[in-house]
Amino acid sequence: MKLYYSATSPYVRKVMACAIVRGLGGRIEKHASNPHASPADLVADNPVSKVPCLITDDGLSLFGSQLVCEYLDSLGDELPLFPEHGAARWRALKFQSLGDGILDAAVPCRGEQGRPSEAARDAVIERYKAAISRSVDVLGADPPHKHVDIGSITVACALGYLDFRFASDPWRSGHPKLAAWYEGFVQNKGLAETAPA
Ligand SMILES: N[C@@H](CCC(=O)N[C@@H](CS)C(=O)NCC(=O)O)C(=O)O
Repeated sequence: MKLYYSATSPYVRKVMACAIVRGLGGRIEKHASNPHASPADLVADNPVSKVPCLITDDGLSLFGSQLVCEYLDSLGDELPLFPEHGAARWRALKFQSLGDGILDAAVPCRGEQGRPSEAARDAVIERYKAAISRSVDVLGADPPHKHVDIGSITVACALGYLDFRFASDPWRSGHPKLAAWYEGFVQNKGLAETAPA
């Protein structure tokens, strides 16, 4: 399988963490790509020019971390990361949405911070930061379980991205239960082997 990737993308980290947990890390050939430059090969496989984008061994192109992770979950014999049904499924998918929601605010927020300051930009940044802050509050009140699934992996990748890119806005403050959960969870090899540097 071929994965268009960028080394610092938290969505790519999520995909690689799932692949490692499912014992598939060695089957993925990483292909470095800068999605912001809309390179011809990436655009041919993913019209919206984003990473991660996975080309399966059958030649199918799959993009969007949720879809790619679900595909990886269909391969191999490890325990599933997407619980099949019941409360565990909806809880895992809700945590995935929360983690992705943090990233969907944090990633463009960082883009905005690179632009010249003006009132409209500052208002957009504040809105992104408020969404991140509310989401971390929700996680702080009810952190994921220790169990490794798509929800806990996504939340850990989101918090890891906040550490990586927003170190001056410490999310741990006021959220001791979440901080304790995170410190234990990132020892998992899928997270430990993909920490951004
Ligand atoms: N919803 C997508 C988001 C992926 C995404 O935004 N990736 C960023 C890199 S962190 C990207 O490729 N950005 C390029 C762009 O926005 O043009 C997913 O879950 O994979």
